Amino acid sequence: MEKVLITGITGQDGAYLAKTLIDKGYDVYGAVRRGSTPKKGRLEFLNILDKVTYVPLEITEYSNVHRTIANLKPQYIYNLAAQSFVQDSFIHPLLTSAINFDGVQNILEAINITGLDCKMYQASTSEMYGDVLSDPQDENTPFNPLSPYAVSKCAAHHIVRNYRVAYGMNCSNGILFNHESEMRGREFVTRKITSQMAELSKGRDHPIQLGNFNSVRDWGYAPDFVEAMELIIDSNEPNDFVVATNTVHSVREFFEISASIAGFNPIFEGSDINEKCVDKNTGKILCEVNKEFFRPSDVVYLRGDYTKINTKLGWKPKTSFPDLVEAMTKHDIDAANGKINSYGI
Ligand code: NAP
Ligand code: G4F
Repeated sequence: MEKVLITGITGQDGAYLAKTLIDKGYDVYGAVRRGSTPKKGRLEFLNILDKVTYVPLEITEYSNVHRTIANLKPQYIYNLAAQSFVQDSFIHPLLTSAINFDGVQNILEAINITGLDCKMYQASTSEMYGDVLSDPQDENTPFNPLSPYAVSKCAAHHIVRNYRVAYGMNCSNGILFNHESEMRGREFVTRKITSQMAELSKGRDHPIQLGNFNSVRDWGYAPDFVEAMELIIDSNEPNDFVVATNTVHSVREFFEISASIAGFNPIFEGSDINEKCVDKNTGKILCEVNKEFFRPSDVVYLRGDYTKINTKLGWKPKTSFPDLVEAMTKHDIDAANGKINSYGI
């Protein structure tokens, strides 16, 4: 059985990827850093809690990374560990860099020093395009980052390419555009909307507080996107690939569809900081703009061109935007009504 090490296995992508690889017969090792509260809820939700072998790993600690890789000798390493919340990177820029850049270099160095023959996948991101310099964005679009998170990921992206060129290492970057799911963290705007929409549908009075309604993203479905990770790491030669849907929608559109699925009749009123969304049937305020959720600098538009991965590796997205919003909203409503268990509820 081939050994796979997944860092960030407790996160959204790590859990879905682990499930995919376990189903395909891989021997999956999950790197977990200790915490004072349980953090394997997603693995439990996917019924794979006992199918993973756990190894303790703090990615910023070189000796820990080195020993883990040297002892385990995996054939594949997926590095999904990150401080992944862009807004937090403005509060913790140095920590973000330590995890998202130094951590990647720790893995590359450990592979290089031990001489391990393994393939590595790095979780790069569309945030690197920042204030976009062309549209849609593909593998040749220059990066123009707008946050400490994006800067750290740009550095990681380049160091992965450098180890490939300098040492002939088999390491690839997947430049993934936003991908969401029923297991998305609730701080990200999509799940923030669907989880709180479920509360509104159960009678909560307090409107959802959001930042920029106009922000536009290319949103895909996480289970589709982890399939691309596997294709990338398995490709004949290491390379970099954009993974996206090439469709765009605003936060406002996401909210509108989610509210309709929850049984509201949403209309937006006012403008800028005074904009809000009201249920036309009852007059209930569903959401309003709150400056607290604006970022010092924000990426307001992303749209990915996935031609390269489609042509070379045959990947394409399967889930449409309306289906994504519906799945997430219905999941959270069902969970709020006690019909299903949900990760984190
Ligand atoms: P996520 O849910 O936030 O998961 C992040 C994972 O990283 C968690 O398992 C976390 O462990 C782990 N981690 C954080 N700091 C660590 C450290 N110092 N040492 C070891 N592990 C650490 O993120 P995600 O959405 O699954 O994203 C996975 C990766 O893809 C990330 O690198 C992210 O930046 C990147 N990405 C995501 C998207 C997206 O739309 N989801 C798009 C492009 C790129 P704990 O449970 O201990 O916190
Ligand atoms: O959901 P978000 O927090 O995701 P963001 O910043 O795009 O980052 C996610 O996707 C990246 C890929 O491009 C990943 F690399 C990264 O790890 C993460 O998974 O915010 C999306 C947009 C932003 O423009 C934000 O300003 O929604 C806007 N927004 C408006 N109101 C909000 C809110 N974002 C959050 N989190 N909360 C709000 O209330």
